[in-house]
Amino acid sequence: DQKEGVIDTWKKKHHQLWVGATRHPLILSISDGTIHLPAFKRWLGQDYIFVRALVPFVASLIVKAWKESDDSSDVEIILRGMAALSDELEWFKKQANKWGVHLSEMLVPSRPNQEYCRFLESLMGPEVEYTVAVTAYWAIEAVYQESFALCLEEGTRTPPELMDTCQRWGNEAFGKYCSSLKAIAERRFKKTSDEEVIKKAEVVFLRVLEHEIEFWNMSRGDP
Ligand code: HMH
Repeated sequence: DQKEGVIDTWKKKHHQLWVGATRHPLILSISDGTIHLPAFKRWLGQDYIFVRALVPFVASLIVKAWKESDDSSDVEIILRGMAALSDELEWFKKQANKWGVHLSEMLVPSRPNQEYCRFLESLMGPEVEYTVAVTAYWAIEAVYQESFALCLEEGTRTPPELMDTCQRWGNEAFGKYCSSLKAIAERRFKKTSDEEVIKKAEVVFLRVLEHEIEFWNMSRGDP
């Protein structure tokens, strides 16, 4: 089937937002080596809070996959993502140690982070279709994958001490993982006869991009 997928169509249709989320000035500042350490540390602490909120969202997605999916391998694919989050939380703790960032309960979520987490929570309810929720999950992971993969490209000046962070999301295996989530979403779009679900998924895709941009802005210290 040579037909372009729904998601690639959206990426073109909303190109500016996509680029805004995946080529954000904060990412560009990592890739050209001009990143300020306080911005990186702010991002690190806030992203730890976000990833903790991602856990129940992915758990809710597993429930939806189990109940609604036509393909039993979906649950296992999403479960692998959930297991990776467990490693990721440990990774954040090590990084926090390395950079002298305190990850206690004292760490206050920023406004954009709170709003993003609230958005995640709104996707956890049983009334949100599996197709819509899996699209959100793909978008959340794909934005980080594309962003950090850029920092690994040849000719970039990513500071060596930030390479492990860029590797974490920019690596090829994670790229393949994102492709498998995308394939789930595309399969669902093909099978649905309900145009409304596809429309809802598109709106959720756009909301993810907006939240990601706000999250980068916040890390950069924008008011
Ligand atoms: C804000 N978006 C944000 N943080 C992350 N860790 C990811 C996406 C990918 O897991």
